Amino acid sequence: RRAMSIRAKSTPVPKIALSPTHPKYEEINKVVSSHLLRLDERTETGADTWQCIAEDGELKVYKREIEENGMVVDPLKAVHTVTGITGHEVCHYFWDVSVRMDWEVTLDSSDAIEWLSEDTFVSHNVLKRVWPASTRDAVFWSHIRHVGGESDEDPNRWIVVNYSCDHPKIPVSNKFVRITMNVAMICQTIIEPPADGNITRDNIRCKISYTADVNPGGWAPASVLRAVYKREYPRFLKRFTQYVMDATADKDILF
Ligand code: 18C
Repeated sequence: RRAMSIRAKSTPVPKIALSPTHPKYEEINKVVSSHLLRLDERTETGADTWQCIAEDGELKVYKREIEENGMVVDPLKAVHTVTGITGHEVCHYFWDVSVRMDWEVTLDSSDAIEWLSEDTFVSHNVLKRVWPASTRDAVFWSHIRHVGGESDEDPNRWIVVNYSCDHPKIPVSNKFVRITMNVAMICQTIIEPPADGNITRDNIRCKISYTADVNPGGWAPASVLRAVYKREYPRFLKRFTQYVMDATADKDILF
């Protein structure tokens, strides 16, 4: 308790539902902070060491080619700007496991196996099988958080992180090859208020940053994997943001 109160004075305590006594509290805060730090350090164009693999209007997808023990683990990042939706909305739909299968086309199933708190749960996800490779699965926690916006200079952001973990309910078995991942969706809403002050969906834009570090868990042919990533990540970002636009079009704006 004492340690907590001392720390609270120097660094702001994150507004999260997960209790500081929860065994995953430290890990979740560490992973979330490192994503926010990475975003702040990043150059807008990513021109340095990142290679652009797809560009379509505001959408840009970059990768870095990295292999570990012959396995492709290319870090991937994408930026996109979409009109008519907020960062809160984008993050909400990305995080909400009850709608995941409405927009996910690479999964066969997705089930919440434990809720850690209102903003954090662990899910088991089975990927669609890609012939002739064995079926993959993934177990990860998903955490949603509102960050900043305390002052005008402080960007108002929402973040969702999907981060692999072990779970006693779903141990690694020989049924699936387990993939591991560290995925983040970070969003910032830009509002251009009209003269009459009445903000509609035409006046809002969402700046999205998506990063994915995925380890396929077992060998997969590098060239095939890279070709599939190049096609699938842009497709996912377009399909998912369209899904959010459709889902929110007739709803009040969730700021
Ligand atoms: O972030 C996304 N979704 C989230 C919520 O569901 C979650 C991500 C989950 C799964 C991400 C899977 C990423 C690829 C896995 C590679 C598996 C390798 C399989 C190897 C088989 C040989 O955070 C959106 C994720 C969007 C993912 C787009 C890429 C999808 C690639 C699909 C795999 C295709 C492999 C083809 C290789 C063929 C080799 C024979």
